[in-house]
Amino acid sequence: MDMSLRKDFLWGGAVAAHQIEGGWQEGGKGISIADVMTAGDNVTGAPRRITDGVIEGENYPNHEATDFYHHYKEDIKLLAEMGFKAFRTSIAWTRIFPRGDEDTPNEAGLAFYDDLFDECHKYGIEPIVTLSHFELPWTIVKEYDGFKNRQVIDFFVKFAKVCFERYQHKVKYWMTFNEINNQADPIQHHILQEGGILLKEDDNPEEVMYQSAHYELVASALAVIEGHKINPDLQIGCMIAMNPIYPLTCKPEDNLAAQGAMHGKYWFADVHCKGRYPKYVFKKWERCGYNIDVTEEDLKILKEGTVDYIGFSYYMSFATGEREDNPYYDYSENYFTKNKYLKASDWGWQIDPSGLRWALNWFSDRYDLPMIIVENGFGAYDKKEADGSVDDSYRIDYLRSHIKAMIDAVNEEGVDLFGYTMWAPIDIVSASTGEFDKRYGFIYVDKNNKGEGTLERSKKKSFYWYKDVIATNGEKL
Ligand code: P53
Repeated sequence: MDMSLRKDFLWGGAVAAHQIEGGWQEGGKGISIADVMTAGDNVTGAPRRITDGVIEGENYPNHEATDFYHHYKEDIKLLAEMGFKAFRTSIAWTRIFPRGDEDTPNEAGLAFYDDLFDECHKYGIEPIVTLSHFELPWTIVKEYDGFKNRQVIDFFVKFAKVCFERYQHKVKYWMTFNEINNQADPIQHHILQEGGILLKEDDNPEEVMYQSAHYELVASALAVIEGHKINPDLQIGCMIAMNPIYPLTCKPEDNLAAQGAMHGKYWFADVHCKGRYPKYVFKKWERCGYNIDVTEEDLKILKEGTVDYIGFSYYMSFATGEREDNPYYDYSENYFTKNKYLKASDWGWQIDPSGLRWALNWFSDRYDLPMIIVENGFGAYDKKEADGSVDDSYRIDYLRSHIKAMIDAVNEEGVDLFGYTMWAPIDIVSASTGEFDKRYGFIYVDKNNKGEGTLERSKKKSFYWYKDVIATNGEKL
């Protein structure tokens, strides 16, 4: 069969501002939630901690990150050398509004992204921008309680409008909230990353999550509405973390458990794409006695502010587990089990290319919207040789098998896919663990978990491989 990826397919890579830029105090930038998160370690099992503000002596990996703030020209040039058509990054909210509640934006922050987007266009690289990618202003957390507070909707919309107005002729593709549905597992880490909320002792984390997610979804819908008013050509999408959840066995109850878990994690996509909540969410609130502030006006906004396309990340799949006490088949990541048919990365992420084909079909069946895979990649320990090279064949294997699955879904099932931006073309700080040694890049950056290194860039084996993939529009894998 003929290769059917579109000719203008957006091949590229994705990062987030807080994980790559560094320069945490440059150009008037304010402190973000990423600036108060310490480094974890996969070997010792030490998790990332959230400190109360920036505390001297702690190791905060995002403060310098890979110093893209000072290296972006060199880095974009390397991406251009691979033939990148697209580069996804986020705009650090705290560069534009250092506290989040100001009336006027910070010009130095705005100018930085003007330069960055100009640099991309110089090489014909289309910038794709996420507005909120785990980097809310710390002031919004401390003084406003994050998205627990309805007022924060206005702060986000103001930020979004400033960005749309300023960059409308440089950036066509936007996404509102990165992986908005990670918080389906309502642990502190996710609640902070999405909503900027520090849980209090008597909080019910799940109830807090439903409330703040609702305000985020209203904020997202308002951003879509306002963005289209500013410029109808803007394409504004959602960003969903996609992990297909398989039944443990073919036992009928396991199938219901998997369906219930899918409901628990993906209702967010219904709100973004269909403009309404699925009924099972309201049933759940009733059953649990959750009192969520949702107004008629909110529901109208959700209906009007549906997204233009679906952006999603895909790394792995999950499988349900044994659990007797779950009559309503709620989402419960704690009970998920290892899939005996799959291998996993050193961080336990199960490698499942077929799941990507399944996911493309799942989205397509439900929402019938254009799609872009905005993250897919392999975090691994790399070994740099004396000449700077890295033989990362395992990364090539991972990406090759996933790209193959993606092409199968386009060729065999006809899914409407307009791009693929792998995570992350340059080594950066891991979001979940704060490590440098969990590497995703085609480009190695000389820096380790302790923050030591020269920051020198060098090309891995995968660099040359991906260059060929792009040059042949996916024919040579
Ligand atoms: P890291 C959890 C599960 C899957 C993806 O992740 C996730 C998360 C949240 O940490 O995050 C996305 O760096 C996210 C990126 C992140 C990337 O996946 O933990 O959008 O910011 O870096 C990879 O290995």
